[in-house]
Amino acid sequence: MMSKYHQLRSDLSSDLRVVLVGQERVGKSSAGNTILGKKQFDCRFSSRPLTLISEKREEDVQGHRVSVVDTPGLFSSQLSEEEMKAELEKAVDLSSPGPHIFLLTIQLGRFTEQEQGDLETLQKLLSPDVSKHTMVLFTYGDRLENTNIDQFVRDDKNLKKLLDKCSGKYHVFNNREMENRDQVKELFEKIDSVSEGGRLFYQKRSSQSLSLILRVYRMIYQRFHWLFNIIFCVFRWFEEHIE
Ligand SMILES: Nc1nc2c(ncn2[C@@H]2O[C@H](COP(=O)(O)OP(=O)(O)OP(=O)(O)O)[C@@H](O)[C@H]2O)c(=O)[nH]1
Ligand SMILES: [Mg+2]
Repeated sequence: MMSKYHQLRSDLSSDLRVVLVGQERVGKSSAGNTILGKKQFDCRFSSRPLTLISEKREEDVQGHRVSVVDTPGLFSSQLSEEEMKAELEKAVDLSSPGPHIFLLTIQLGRFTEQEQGDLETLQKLLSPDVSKHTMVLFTYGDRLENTNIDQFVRDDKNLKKLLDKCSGKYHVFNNREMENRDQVKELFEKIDSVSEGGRLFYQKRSSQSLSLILRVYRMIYQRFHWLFNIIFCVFRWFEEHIE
């Protein structure tokens, strides 16, 4: 049975909410496992895509309650565009009140035209606003050997273009070394900087409009609360004196 503590923890939203997106077979599920420090998502060696629905797993990692949502591959060979859109929307719902970061997962050394369209696809299926909450996560860090990742990025103008269109941050994971927790610590630091210490996160359009209406209402109320009070008093007076 779930203890009261665990029940309470699962009722609260996680401190750090991550959604993994990217092409099929690029190492999204493996990266999810590396973040959580446990084999929570299926990442077997296979010739066909394994993740076909969005799924969430949560763990306590380095003092944070972290939720990771794994998604099917963009440009899926198995799902239609509508089905993919539904899975991405589900991923956002699973990360309620909204993900701090979308990790656009790219296999190091594979950056074809298809990968270059990942961010646009994500924006088309969710909203243009996702870009500022997106950072690039390179997998297959073991391929780097002695190459410097910053130099690698600088040398690829298409990669630089992609980074200019999102948060500009990137990170490398070697998923073969799940026990290397420094790579996770560094990722958290970068997410912290993009999300301004967890303050900023992606919100669905409807929630964005609602929070805008509330902000405008609060602003009007703060400026004109004396007027609201007078109107309220006048109504009270009429109520009490006129039958
Ligand atoms: N060498 C190496 N292999 C990796 C790395 N990350 C993932 N892999 C391998 O790449 C293959 C695909 O990994 P997954 O994590 O299943 O990729 P995915 O994007 O979730 O794939 P689908 O869900 O099937 O679309 C697996 O065989 C992994 O072991 C890495 O950093 N280095
Ligand atoms: Mg997967």
